[in-house]
Amino acid sequence: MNRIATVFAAFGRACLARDDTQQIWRCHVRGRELQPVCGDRVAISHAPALGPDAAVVTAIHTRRNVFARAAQHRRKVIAANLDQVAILVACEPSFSDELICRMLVVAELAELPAVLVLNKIDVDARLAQARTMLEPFVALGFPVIELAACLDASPLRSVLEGKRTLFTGQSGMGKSTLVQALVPEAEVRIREISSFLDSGKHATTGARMFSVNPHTEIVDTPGVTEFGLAGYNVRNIGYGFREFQAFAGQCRFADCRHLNEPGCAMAQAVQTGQIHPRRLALYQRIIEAERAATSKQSH
Ligand SMILES: Nc1nc2c(ncn2[C@@H]2O[C@H](COP(=O)(O)OP(=O)(O)OP(=O)(O)O)[C@@H](O)[C@H]2O)c(=O)[nH]1
Ligand SMILES: [Mg+2]
Ligand SMILES: [Zn+2]
Repeated sequence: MNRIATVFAAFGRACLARDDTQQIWRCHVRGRELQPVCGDRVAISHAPALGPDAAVVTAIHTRRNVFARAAQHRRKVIAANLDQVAILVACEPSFSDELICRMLVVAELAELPAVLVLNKIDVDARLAQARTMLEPFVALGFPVIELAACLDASPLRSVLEGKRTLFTGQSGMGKSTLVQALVPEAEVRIREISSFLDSGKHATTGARMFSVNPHTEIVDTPGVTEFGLAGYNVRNIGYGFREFQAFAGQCRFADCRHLNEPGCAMAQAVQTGQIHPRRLALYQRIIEAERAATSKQSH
């Protein structure tokens, strides 16, 4: 019998999915062309020979959006069918604003609203510095929610309500702590997921989706140290810097990459205070790094 279900954990050729009656299915994926991810709607077919709750994924419904990054030049879809992205940073360990920009590029191009979460505000010796790092993003209008996940996650609740939110960020920022705070039974769920997906090993990599309440979901993801943008060209990446759009087409050269070209409208906008210097610097760093990565690959 065929059913439709939503994937809440995926690993290799296996995934866990919940159907609309809330039944959980241990799914096997046949064939290389199907690669379900968290948030996918999948057609599954019961496979009683493999177990009472076993099924085979037969199709993935068209995704309304994806959040993806490049790792070793392979596009890695992290999750699908999202409503927004929460980028976690923390007062400690220190975080990279370049990574924030890279994640914002992906969110922007996927048309996903992004919110920044500054965690560990209980570490007050580092709070001022973290806030300073976030100033360019605040100026762009991105909401910044400050909290201490280990004390009180409630400042984020209204932002999450009624939506499916992906948590992303570097390792150690507190994504999983935040999930635990919002979903008390998360630990039990994680054990169930691990026991099926990697036969008990605790190190399952990959996203996992949890319900905060029947219409609110959060997706925890493993921390990233790099967030490649392979597959996005210079124009795409520029588009991911939303404040650049007001000056698009105003550079002297039509193909200006806003690196060092004379008559660059972005550089002028920095001079007049309309673009934050740090944002242009990070944009340039990302363009150079992606170009270096691409040329290394083609040699
Ligand atoms: N002081 C303080 N520590 C926190 C807070 N939230 C989380 N931590 C600690 O930060 C460390 C990392 O938290 P995790 O939740 O594992 O971080 P993560 O983002 O899930 O990390 P990865 O899974 O590696 O990506 C843990 O030791 C937490 O106890 C907080 O609000 N304040
Ligand atoms: Mg974690
Ligand atoms: Zn330019």
